[in-house]
Amino acid sequence: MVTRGFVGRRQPPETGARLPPGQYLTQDFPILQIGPNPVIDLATWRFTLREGARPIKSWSWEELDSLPRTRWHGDIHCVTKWSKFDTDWDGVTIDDLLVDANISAPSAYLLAESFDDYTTNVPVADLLNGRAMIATRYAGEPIHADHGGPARLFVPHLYFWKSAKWLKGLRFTTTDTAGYWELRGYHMYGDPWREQRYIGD
Ligand SMILES: Nc1nc2c(c(=O)[nH]1)N[C@H]1C(S)=C(S)[C@@H](COP(=O)(O)O)O[C@H]1N2
Ligand SMILES: [Mo]
Repeated sequence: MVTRGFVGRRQPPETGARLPPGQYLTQDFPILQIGPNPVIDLATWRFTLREGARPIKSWSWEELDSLPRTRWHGDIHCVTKWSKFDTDWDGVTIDDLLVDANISAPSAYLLAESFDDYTTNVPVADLLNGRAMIATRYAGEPIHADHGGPARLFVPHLYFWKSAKWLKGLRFTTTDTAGYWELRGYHMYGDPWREQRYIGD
């Protein structure tokens, strides 16, 4: 007698438990972006925190890269359905960034803004308490430009479109303001475990 549903499974059960619904495991590292890599010069690179239109603080590359660095190890999940296990990232947590700026978050939402004019919205609470960072290293090496180096937002508990590559700043907003993909039908929050891919999910 054939036990339907188990025949042809090519993954061990522990893999299935780590995969959010609808995802498959990949070993490579796909590259997804809306256009070509922006040209970035570390000598002139700046990262800026803003409250609405008002700049709060900005950092040069050397200043940002000398802030306390934290390592994160774990799995990432893309809305296009690939997941990648056991990735290692180092960077500056948003907690440490706010400490350096000597502020607490002035609002409950923000927009991550990138050098390719990509934006994405994230609730501030999702970036605090070590849940997110400005990543500057992948697998111990500077992040390759194809994966958003020199610095990308990294929010691993949300779908990977929230992890804005080539990050140039974070803008606090008073309301939850849709970013590039959120304006085009993607979910405002994007929790992979609740399969929040598109508006209405
Ligand atoms: N600046 C910027 N960040 C971006 C994107 C982009 O087009 N521009 N694409 C997003 C999407 S849809 C995904 S799935 C991930 C892909 O990251 P990766 O190319 O490192 O796998 O980057 C996200 N961050
Ligand atoms: Mo994506």
